[in-house]
Amino acid sequence: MDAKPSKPVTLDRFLVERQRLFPAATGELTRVITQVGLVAKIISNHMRRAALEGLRGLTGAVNVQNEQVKKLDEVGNSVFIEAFEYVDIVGALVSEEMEEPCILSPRESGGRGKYVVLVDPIDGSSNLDVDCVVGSIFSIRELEGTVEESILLEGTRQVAAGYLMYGPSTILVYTAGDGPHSFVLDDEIGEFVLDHETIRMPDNGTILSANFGNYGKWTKPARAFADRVMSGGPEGYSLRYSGALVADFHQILHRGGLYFYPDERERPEGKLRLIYECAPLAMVAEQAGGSATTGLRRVMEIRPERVHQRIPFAIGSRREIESYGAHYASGEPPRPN
Ligand code: FDP
Repeated sequence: MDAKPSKPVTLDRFLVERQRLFPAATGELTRVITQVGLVAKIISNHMRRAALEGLRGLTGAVNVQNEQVKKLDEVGNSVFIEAFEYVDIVGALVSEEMEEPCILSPRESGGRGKYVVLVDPIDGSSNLDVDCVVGSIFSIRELEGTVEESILLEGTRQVAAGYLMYGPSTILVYTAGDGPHSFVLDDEIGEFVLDHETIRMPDNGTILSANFGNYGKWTKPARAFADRVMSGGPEGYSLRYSGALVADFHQILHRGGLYFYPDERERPEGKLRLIYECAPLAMVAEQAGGSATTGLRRVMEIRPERVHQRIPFAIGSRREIESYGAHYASGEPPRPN
């Protein structure tokens, strides 16, 4: 763990100091990440006041993923749109909640639109309404050509990525390619304050996070790993599963271990979405020394075919993911993902 600085370093100050390290930096990425910080404060406030503001329950709508939309899903999506609407360097926002990208600052009408922001506004929605931890995931890419051309690219093309976590405290973690940095919201001053300058994920660890209730639905490769783990290997894994990817990943990022949501016989593509859930967290994991795989391929190298594409996913400590990959590959003849 990093030693706490004597004076709190706010997100704004940290971003400005980082920017100074790169003389060619224009400050535009700094502005985008600053807006992510604003989003985090607003969503965090809604989360805390959900019961008081009538923000619990469903809207009655069904989203592009065929999932029931909760009121806070809708609020989270609107907060992201509003935060980037007037920042003319963000040309479009891609969200789990919207079938098509939301065009914000088109170049044709004079906008500068340098970036596309991709988000899962509320990750772990099943935890809403019962006051359990949820999060938001974000990815920032350069807008080159059309929005679709810019986002249907490998995760290695992300400029920055990270997540927000609304738990006992509100956390912001981001990486712009030089190690994940984490900040905690100080409610007394309304600012994010540096918590860990650089997070290193342990090379191995014992936290194991997966929905074992789905074991009977998993394909043979995923079960090959689960069988190995459940037969009591030397690792001595401890099961932790919150139902929110961000919360489960956050714990693994600090303590080591792995999370997996694999392919199922009836759902061979898995559940989690590639470009706004898996790729951003894979970037954070890799920057911290960990890794992410489908079982057969490095997540960061997958070129998406569709905006809302899903993939089988495992993420965590380097050695745990190697072991997952080895058992997974031994389970069944490889398939395309
Ligand atoms: P949710 O659908 O509740 O938003 O993003 C998908 C996700 O949550 C992850 O956050 C979470 O890890 C997983 O799905 C939970 O799925 P199960 O309820 O099937 O375990």
